[in-house]
Amino acid sequence: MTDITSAKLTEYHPNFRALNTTTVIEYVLNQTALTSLFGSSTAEDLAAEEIGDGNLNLVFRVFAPNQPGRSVIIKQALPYVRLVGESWPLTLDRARIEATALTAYQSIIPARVPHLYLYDSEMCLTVMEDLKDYVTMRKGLVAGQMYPKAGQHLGEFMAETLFRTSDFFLKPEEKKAKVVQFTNPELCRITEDLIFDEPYRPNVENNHWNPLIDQAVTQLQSEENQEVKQGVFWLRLSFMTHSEALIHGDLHTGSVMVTSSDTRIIDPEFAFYGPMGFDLGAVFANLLLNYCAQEYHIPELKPRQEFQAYLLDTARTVWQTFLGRWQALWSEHIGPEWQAGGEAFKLHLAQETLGFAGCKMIRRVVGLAHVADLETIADPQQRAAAEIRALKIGQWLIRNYGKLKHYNEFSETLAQTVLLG
Ligand code: SR1
Ligand code: MG
Repeated sequence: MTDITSAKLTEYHPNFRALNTTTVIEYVLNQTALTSLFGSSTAEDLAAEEIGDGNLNLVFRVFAPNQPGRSVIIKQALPYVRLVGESWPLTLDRARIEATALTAYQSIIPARVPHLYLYDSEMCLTVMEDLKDYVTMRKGLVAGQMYPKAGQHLGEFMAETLFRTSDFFLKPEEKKAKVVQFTNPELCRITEDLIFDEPYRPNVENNHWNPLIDQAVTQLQSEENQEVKQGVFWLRLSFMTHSEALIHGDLHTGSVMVTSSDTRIIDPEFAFYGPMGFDLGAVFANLLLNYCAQEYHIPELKPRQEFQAYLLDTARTVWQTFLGRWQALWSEHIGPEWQAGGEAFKLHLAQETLGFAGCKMIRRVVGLAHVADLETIADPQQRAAAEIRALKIGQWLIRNYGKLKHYNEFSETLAQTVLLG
């Protein structure tokens, strides 16, 4: 995957040491930036747990068991991919990217991100607000919970962050400096391989899938599947070459923390200057994956239909809110040099969003990293049915994304894909 060795990585971070549940407490107590949070606490007053369930990093919660409110989250990058192990080295620079992106989000839309207390470039970690009353949106959706504000919040977040980091808002020199600052080659390479390459090729070691869907995977990867492969070609090229805005780069429902009334975006370590539709596509793909999975998570028809309708409604809200806020930003800030393309750009965004959503669905069924929505369906036959439906929807989106005629048809087009399965 990469020729950068762990030794080379630690060359740039000579004082890096991976923390554990003991050393993380000592670490916290030694940080002056955290003094106001932990007061005169000593190591005996504090406890720590490792709560990371992602694919890459260590995540600790450090808290004072007898003093509710005194707690933080510490996210530390490891010099390798946690999901795979030390055989897959990975840049520690992702901690810088994440802290810098969170800081950018903080200045654009502070209500939608956790508070960042500290970024330690030597230890490659960030210390953040503990969102202890929140769950990941993925976990909540899998459990059948509805989040009435999440759609609106996600639409606003994407419109604000994508518009305000783009050439439509920034001065050309400022924007180009940010492209440099957010250059993130190793994490982009993961996406290029895991999303836009490996799922479409046979005999790739990283790929794995439910054996009951062998036939569907053979069809996906076959030479005859040219329309899909060519769609992926253009989407991959867009991902690699279109520096439209600072994108989160991994905005699936596991990167969204929710309560019934609030939404926070976390984990922007894949952030870089890329195509805006990639973030939008990630959100829609994960709502659709959950839709497919709910067929088997909710056995009774009526509650299932209600929940699936809620998912489509959330998707609609994300898109409508995004468009509304985007248009408001456009009307307020756009210069005369950009006036001519406003409508065409929204169509371009809607099209690419559909295409990227398709790719993001397929990778979660066939590629290296799967999602709990599907993986928690206990019966392999039922899981296979949900996965086949996801593959059908994903491929349809890739074949058809360029055929969308107007951005106002986006939500209807997305909603109709679920009739395919
Ligand atoms: C090897 S990393 C696998 C996946 O985990 C992250 O969350 C990204 O989605 C990445 O593609
Ligand atoms: Mg992540």
